[in-house]
Amino acid sequence: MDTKPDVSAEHPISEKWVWVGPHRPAMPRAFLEALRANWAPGEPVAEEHVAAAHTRARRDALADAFSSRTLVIPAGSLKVRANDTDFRFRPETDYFYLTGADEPDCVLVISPSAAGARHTLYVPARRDQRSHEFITDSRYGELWVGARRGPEEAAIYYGIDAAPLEQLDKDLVELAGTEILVRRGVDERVDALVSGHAEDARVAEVLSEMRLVKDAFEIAQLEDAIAHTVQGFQDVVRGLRSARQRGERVIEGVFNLRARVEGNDVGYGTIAAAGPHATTLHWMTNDGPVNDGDLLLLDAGVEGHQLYTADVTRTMPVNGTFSPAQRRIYDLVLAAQEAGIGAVRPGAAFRAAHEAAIRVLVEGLHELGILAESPEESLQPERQLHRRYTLHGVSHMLGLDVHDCANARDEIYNGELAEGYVLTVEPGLYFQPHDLTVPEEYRGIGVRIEDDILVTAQGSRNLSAGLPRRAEDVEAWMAGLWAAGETNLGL
Ligand SMILES: [Mn+2]
Repeated sequence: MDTKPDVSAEHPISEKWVWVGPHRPAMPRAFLEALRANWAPGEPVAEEHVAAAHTRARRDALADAFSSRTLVIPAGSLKVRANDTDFRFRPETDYFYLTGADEPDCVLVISPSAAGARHTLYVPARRDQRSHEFITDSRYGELWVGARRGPEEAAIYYGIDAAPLEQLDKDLVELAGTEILVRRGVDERVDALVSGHAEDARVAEVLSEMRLVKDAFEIAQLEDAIAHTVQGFQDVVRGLRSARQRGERVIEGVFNLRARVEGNDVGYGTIAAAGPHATTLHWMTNDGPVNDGDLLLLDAGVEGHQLYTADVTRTMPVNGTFSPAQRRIYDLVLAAQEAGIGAVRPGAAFRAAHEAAIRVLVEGLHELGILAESPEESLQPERQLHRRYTLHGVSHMLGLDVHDCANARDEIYNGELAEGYVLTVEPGLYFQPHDLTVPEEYRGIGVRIEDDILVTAQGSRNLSAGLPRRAEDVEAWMAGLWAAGETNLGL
């Protein structure tokens, strides 16, 4: 009897065998056919996604902005970490904003029709027990990746018409009579389906500009993400004894644990920067020591289940007490932040917070003798020598993306603030360890204080006020957490 599989990549199925991929033994057809029988039906989808009404309204608003055109907005695909292992999937932000859907490879199509815009979500067909792909397809097969929402389930859960992804190519051909704009740079396969249009970039631009104003639902999501971020910062303080033994890795791990338990994940790579690492703006290596006498700069945010993220920074003394030199720099950054937050209100320029905060920093740098020239001289656009120590802008928009609304037109992003905008105010001072222009006592000190500020009808509200900012309040907060008991991580 011949039992050698007569299948290959070129001929994947024969009478007795099914080829399932390189280095994997072929599977007997008899087994795959038997596997399809005798399963109880799955649970029907009983509820709608929490944001379904919001996403529907957003799609309608977007369709109005592009009246007679078809819009194609992909979710994006899995990204390779190494060889055949992928990073955990996170949908592209514009797509998520319009659907609330978090599975990879899906595509939203908004097309004009006589009865108003049609919204269709294209999702891969189920690979459940009804198909041999249940076990043979390691990308979609539900034995490998768990149950997915196919078109039927997606339609109910997301409150949208849905169709099999496998039908997208054909449907786009039928829509070729309309102008088709694609949200490009997200899914190569989708980019290749439709030839480029001069106004493709408008899709991302309009969506970024729509996303500038957060409604009550979105603000509640941000508040939730920030509340869990506050918990994460408390966890880090409670675990500082372990961090002093094992270094920055402990800080990253402790914060990220909270993010993963309470939310979707961290909204960006946690910056756990102790001592002179705080002078590296995006220190995400997080493998250094945490020493008594150092400052710890922790820039971290929980991304909630609806993918809104916090973005908060606190700088705290590892041993619980600022040294006099650390305290001078800290108080200066805090004064700058106060000035920046004070400049946030509807109608103010986006840059007003930056300008107010930088002026305070420049005056302080001059008083400390670090900046030799006068504040007025340094603030000249063509001088700006203070930027050696201030390094970055003070604000960015915040929302689903940590640097939110990045595709808005510059005159809009840098225009006037309006009620419902959320932005960070995050001045810092950074004295590199080998900077000869800096008195020795300040070298290696990096301080940043960052809060998430909502523009309200009257002014602003600090959404991250749950974490202390004044130096004495930070010290009291740390002492209080330690008095209640430090976490023994056994590390
Ligand atoms: Mn930030």
